[in-house]
Formats: sequence, C-alpha cells, structure tokens
Amino acid sequence: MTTNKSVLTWLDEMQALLNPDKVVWVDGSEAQLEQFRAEACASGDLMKLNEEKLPGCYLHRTAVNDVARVEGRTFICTPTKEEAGPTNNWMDPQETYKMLFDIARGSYKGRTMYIIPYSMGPIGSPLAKIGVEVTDSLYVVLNMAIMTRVGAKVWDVLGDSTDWVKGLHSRCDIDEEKRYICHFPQDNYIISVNSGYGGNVLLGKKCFALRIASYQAKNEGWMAEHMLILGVENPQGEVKYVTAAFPSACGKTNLAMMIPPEGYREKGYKVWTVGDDIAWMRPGKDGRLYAINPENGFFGVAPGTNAKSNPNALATTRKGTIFTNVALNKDDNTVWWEGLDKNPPVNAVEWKGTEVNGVEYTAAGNKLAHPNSRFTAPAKNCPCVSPEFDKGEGVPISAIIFGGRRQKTTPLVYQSRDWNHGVFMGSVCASETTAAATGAVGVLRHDPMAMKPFCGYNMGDYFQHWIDMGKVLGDKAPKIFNVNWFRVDENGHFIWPGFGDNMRVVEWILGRCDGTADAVETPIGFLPKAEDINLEGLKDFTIEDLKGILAVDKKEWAGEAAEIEEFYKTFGDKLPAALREQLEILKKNTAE
Ligand code: GTP
Ligand code: SPV
Ligand code: MN
Repeated sequence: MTTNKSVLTWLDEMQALLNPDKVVWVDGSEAQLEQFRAEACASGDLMKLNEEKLPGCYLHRTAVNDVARVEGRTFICTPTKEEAGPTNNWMDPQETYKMLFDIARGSYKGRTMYIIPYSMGPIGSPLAKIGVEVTDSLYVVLNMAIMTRVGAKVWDVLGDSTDWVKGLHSRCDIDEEKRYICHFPQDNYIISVNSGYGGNVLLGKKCFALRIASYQAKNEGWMAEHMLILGVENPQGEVKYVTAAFPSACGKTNLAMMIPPEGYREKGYKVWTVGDDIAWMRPGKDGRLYAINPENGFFGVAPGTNAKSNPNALATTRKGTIFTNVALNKDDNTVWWEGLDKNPPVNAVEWKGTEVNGVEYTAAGNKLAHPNSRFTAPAKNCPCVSPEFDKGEGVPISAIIFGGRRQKTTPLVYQSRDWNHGVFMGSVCASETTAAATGAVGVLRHDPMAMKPFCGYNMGDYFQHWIDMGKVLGDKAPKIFNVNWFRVDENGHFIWPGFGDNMRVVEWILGRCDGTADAVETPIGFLPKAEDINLEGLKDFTIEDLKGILAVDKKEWAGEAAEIEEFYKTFGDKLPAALREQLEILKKNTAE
C-alpha cells in the first residue's frame, strides 16, 4: 500500500506492541467496506436496519459506560504543564507513553489490526492533512470511512513525507478506570484506549482536527476551530459564507442545515452546508480568510432531529448511515429517538438493548434513545450540501459567530466593535453543559470559542493567536458576532423560535457585513433595533418578545464583567494585554 518509511516503521512498532492475529489495510473501496459491514453484523457490532426504508443503514450500541466524550480523562501531554495551560488536563509525555503502551500491550490478541489512512480535507487540497489510525474496531473503520476521506489515494498524496498524524486506538476492555484519550502535539501522536464512543475513538475528528490541528495552526499561521460553515445565497444568486462556534450540542448541525422561513424561500434565499462541526481556516491570496471542512460526513446529535426542526439532517440520515445508541423499532426494523415524532414505538428496544413497550416506557419518564445518541451520515447525502464542499481552496468567510446556551443575560445577537473586541467576546463565552460529554448537564461554564475541550495548547496562547490573526487579516477580517438562541421565559420555555427562524438573525448579520443593516451601540457592542430583525410570517412571537431578548441589562453585565475578571485570572501572564483592555472597557461601560 505504501513504501513510506516513517509509516512502515511505526506500523511495525504497533504490530509488535498490540500483537494482533491479523493485519488488514483499509483501502476505502466499496467492496472492502461491504465485507466489513457483513463481518460487523455477524459479530453483533452492527445491526442491519430495514433495507427498504433505510437502505445501507446500521445500528450500533456502545457499552453503557461509554456514551460520550470523557473530558476528565482527556489529556494534553506536553513537556511542561504550562504548554497545556489551565483549561486542559496534563500529563508528562514520557510517563504517559509508558502507561498507555502498558495498557495497550497485547490488547489486539485474537483481534484484527485495521490500518486506516485518511485525509482531513479534500485529498490533495493545500489545506488538507493526513493521518493514519490503527484500530481493533470495525465500527471505527466504518465510521472513519464516512467521516473522513479514507483509502489508497491518501498514500499517494503522502508519498515519503513524515508530515502525518499517528493515531493508536484500542478498545482494550472498555474499562472506564483505564480509559485515556491522550494527545502529544509535539509528536503528532494520539493514543485512545478503553473506549468505543465517537469523539473518543474517531481520531480524525476532535483529537486530530481540533486538538492536534489547533497546535499546528498556531505554529503555521492558520486556525482550527469548532465551527460550522454555512453559505447563504441571496435572491441575486450571491453566496456569502459564515462560520459559527457553538459548544457541543448547542446547534451547529442545525444552523448549518437550516431551512429559511417560507418568506425567505419565496424571495429566493437558499442555504448551503459546507461543514457542521469543524473549520480549518487560512488567509487566501486575496487576504481574506478561507475555510474548509476537514470532515466528509456528519456525526450529529439524533434527539431533537425531526422533519420540522431539521428536515435536511433527517434526509441525510435516510441511507448509508450508522446510528449509535438510538432506539430500535422492532415492528419495521427502523430507528427512533426522542423528538423524532410523538409516536414512540410500542415494540421498542431501548438504547441499552432491552425490549420495552416504548409508549409506557417514555410515559414513565424514561428515554428510549440516549440523549447523546448520534448518526454518522455521509455529507453527500445532504440535500443542501454546498457545491463548494469538495473544493480544496475553501470558501471566503464574511462573519464569525460565537454562541452558546444562556438562559439569560446574553441577547439574541450582538456584534463586536472590532476584531479584538470580537476575540474578547469569544474568549468570555459561557454555556450550559450538555450530554455530549459525561458529567452534569445544564451547568454554566466558560467555554471560550467553544474550544474548552478541544484546544491542544495553552488557551492564553490561543487567545494571542486569535489577536495575531486579526493583525494579519487587517480590514479583510471577518466581522464577529455573538448569538444566543436559548433565552428562556419564567416557565423555562425557549423564547426565540430558533431553527429555520435563525435565518432572520443571520440576515441581520450579513446586512452588517455589507453595511446595509442598522444597529445601536450598547455597553456590550452593537445590537439590532427590534425593527431591524425581520419578523414577517412569525406566529406567536411579537416585537415585544424580541425586545425582551434584545435587552442588555447593565447590572447583569457588570456581574458578568466581575466574573470574567475571575476567569481571566486563571491565565496569569498568558492573558493577552489586548483582552485585558477589552475587559476594562466592559467594566467602564457597565459601571453605575
Ligand atoms: P455537536 O455535534 O455535539 O458539536 O452538536 P451541535 O452543536 O451540532 O448541536 P446540534 O445542532 O446537533 O443541536 C443540539 C441540540 O440543540 C438538538 O437537540 C437541537 O434540537 C437543539 N437546537 C439546535 N438549534 C436550536 C435552536 O435554534 N433553538 C433551540 N431551542 N434548540 C436548538
Ligand atoms: C461534540 O461533542 O462536540 C461532537 C461529538 O461533535 S464528538 O465527536 O463526540 O466530539
Ligand atoms: Mn462538536
């Protein structure tokens, strides 16, 4: 398959360490993948779903103790603790290699070692990068074949180069106590043991495309971000692109595939999906910032996805998709999850594998699907996938949007005064935690740029890198915004309708970018006046409701500023002076 010496040497080491019964090179061909699917079904790793209703689709159940990313067991292993910074768990690289190799030693005995060559980004794109993952899991192989570009072509592009990322995954015994997801940014090395869940084991995704890549990006002058990429086509046929960074399970896939409200569609507005989770961005020849999606599929949250909230995502999952930890409808061998429709199947198998009467089971308050159950679907299935999806040079970005789940305080949308203020806005993002990671749900925590779990180096240096990129981009830099779809009323209900109606906010954002939309200056930045957001066709939502979620409460923001001051202390001298200045401005603007 390859004669690359650095690859072959490492694979020899892996084979000696892991002691597999068999070694299989994944070539990416449909014939080989079909054989893998058959084997995975025979072993019970996958279950084939209804071929008529869901052609080429499968169901997988993880171990009950292995259903989400494990942030507490995720480590950045750099020579010094300072390089990993205050937002990461750190361990010493040499000690950690030893510990992990001891855990993995002999763990492929009786199993097959699959070798997966993959490209993050269109193969051969100047923005793409290559990784090699070894795994003992066919589920991982089949998911990687959807999520990345896998196959023999990758070896051709790699040639003799040593510029590739090593990834060792071993399921071992799925032992929680010995579960580790470790990154060695200086060595381009990832090791993941004792898990079989998505973000912990599909090493091209969070481990490479964010943790390792963010470190590479800082050194090489580009950006690796937890962002969707969306194209909005106006009635004149011009397409403008925005990226948006929201924490896990806070709406990236939904915004990336939204269907604009009827009034917009009638006028000729269209939305194109370039990416739903990760953006790699680099200044182009014209000085603007260009983004590619390094992935080739979507690993999306199933619960809440339905024909109304996200019809494009639902359509994307109707063929060639692997479902993880959703419920099985035994009547017709299809899948179900909370929020798909109001009819849970009577003859159901809940996500852990127990047969239940779904109607009674859910009525008693149980969930048939795990809250972090997911679909892995090919991007090419998506009805609104961008024609630019495979273009290696990427798309030019007009606006960068930050956001998160905030029940109060943060308005529906606001714009930064300039780049550095925008970086400040990203750095102080806080959001209520979700089921995408293990641990309590609904706890407000700081999640700068939605990168808290994903930045592979000191977050203080990451902030400085953002400031520096602003200097490189100058007046060609994207405009920066913050949104919050999640303000709630006194009964805890979301006030803003969200989903497709988020187009109304995106329209204002694009209007700000080309100078056609109005705004007022407030202590926290530029906000639309209520009249500046188009509410035409919206039912049960009045301009008074809008005013409520556009309100900026000076007292609340003074409290926020005090809280940010505490948060910023954790970065010590690594906090860029430019951000300290921004905090002083917020304090001054919100003082009585
Ligand atoms: P990751 O894949 O974990 O990175 O998540 P994500 O950011 O792509 O989140 P996703 O779009 O899958 O949405 C997660 C949850 O938020 C789903 O249950 C959605 O139904 C819900 N959600 C998404 N957009 C909105 C919105 O505009 N309003 C409200 N109220 N909920 C939303
Ligand atoms: C997230 O948690 O942000 C995801 C899913 O996109 S995972 O691949 O598990 O990280
Ligand atoms: Mn994500």
